[in-house]
Amino acid sequence: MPGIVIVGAQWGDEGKGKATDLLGSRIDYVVKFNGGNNAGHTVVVGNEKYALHLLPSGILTPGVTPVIANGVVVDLEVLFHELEALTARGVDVSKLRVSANAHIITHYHRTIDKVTERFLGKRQIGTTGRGIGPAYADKINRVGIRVQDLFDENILRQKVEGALDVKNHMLVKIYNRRAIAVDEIVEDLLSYVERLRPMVTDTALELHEALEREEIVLFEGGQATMLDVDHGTYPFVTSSNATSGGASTGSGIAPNRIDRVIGIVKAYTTRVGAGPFPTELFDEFGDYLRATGFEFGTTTGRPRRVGWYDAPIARYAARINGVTDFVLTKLDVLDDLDTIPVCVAYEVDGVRVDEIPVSQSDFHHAKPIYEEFPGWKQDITGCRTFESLPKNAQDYVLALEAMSGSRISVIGVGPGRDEVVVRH
Ligand code: 2SA
Ligand code: GDP
Ligand code: MG
Repeated sequence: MPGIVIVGAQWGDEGKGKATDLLGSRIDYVVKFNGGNNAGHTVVVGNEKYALHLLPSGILTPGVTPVIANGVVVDLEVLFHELEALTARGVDVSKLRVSANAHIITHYHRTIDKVTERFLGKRQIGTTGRGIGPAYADKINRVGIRVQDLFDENILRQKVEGALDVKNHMLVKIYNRRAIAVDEIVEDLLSYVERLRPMVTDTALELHEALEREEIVLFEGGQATMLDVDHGTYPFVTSSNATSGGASTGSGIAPNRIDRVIGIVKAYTTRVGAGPFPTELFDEFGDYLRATGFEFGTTTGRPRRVGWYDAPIARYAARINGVTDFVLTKLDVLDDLDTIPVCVAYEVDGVRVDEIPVSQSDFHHAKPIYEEFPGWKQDITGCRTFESLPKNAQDYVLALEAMSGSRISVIGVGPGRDEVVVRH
């Protein structure tokens, strides 16, 4: 099974970092193919807790080659900050590879992200403010700066001038801010060149060769299905393809080289930022899930919106991504509940709808139809086999599996690396 993709099945923070880390000992390459330092993966190894943003989670496993592929947007200040912080904690980061075709997030992307959100007012997306959307907009608009541009000062200057032309006009005339100087940006970017040079390569070729050698390549998705720019709740999405198709375009590896797609799904649902969320809770159950599951943004610290499990979303994610197996995380967070509601369909304008409505307006006011499952009222963090889980927990897992149509092969029962139940 050489090509494996990990994707989030909901709105992110399902525990993808931990799932990647779990597979770590058997893999040769871990590839980040979309997004940038908007991601936040928390991995707990023994007593050590690591929060990764731009770097792939696989960087924590000795022997693994981590790759930042062409589909990623790279903030160089963050890249070197994360590398230095990991080095200081004894993690070997020397194998990191960075695609020559990845795009760069600059100071002006961060500025535009923040001012755009401010100007949107109550229509704002609730971005992480890291410059992600503006960097991808420049890429599509063909005025982006790529990693390879840094190695030719003349080209770099021309590209920065081109990128700033329209932006400065906009910043000064529309947003009433000062213009950004070309020299300032060029100098800043050039300050990273010597440190960056040894990492930069044709990552698509290197990954292709690894797959030819039958090595195992894990593609680690940032964000999640419902935040995908094409398949998510647009415009309340991130600006990249977070679904399994993005692993192919974002890395240069053909779709027929991908053998397995692992969807990560939480036993309930969370979302950060604005947008529709039918099962969202505003009551004491919401407070309970947020506190027990520690649902606060890994990158921004924002409290996450929380709600019950939404089965049509998991079914949609299974279909869009071609999920071969699910990892169900955070089942332990439900330990103390008497009953656990699961959304099995929606009611839209008095009509039952079994799948996610194609119209975003319908999804905005879809009301969840719940089926209730009895809780197990027992601490499951020590369980390591499916059979040792309480009967009601087993039934909950089997019901979710039947509703999504894809097998749940791993169950998370705690944040620790080994706190999992693997089903054989
Ligand atoms: P952006 O910054 O342009 O990608 O924001 C657009 C939307 O995508 C959401 N988004 C996320 N949602 C969940 N988790 C993310 N990563 C961090 C984490 C988030 C944090 O792991 O906790 O720390 O706040 C992530 N990144 C982007 C974002 O909320 C917008 O809705
Ligand atoms: P990611 O963005 O998908 O990698 O997820 P985050 O790291 O942002 O959020 C997931 C959080 O849940 C992290 O703090 C993990 O340590 C934690 N976590 C993962 N799996 C489990 C689990 O099975 N049980 C509990 N209680 N916590 C988990
Ligand atoms: Mg996260």
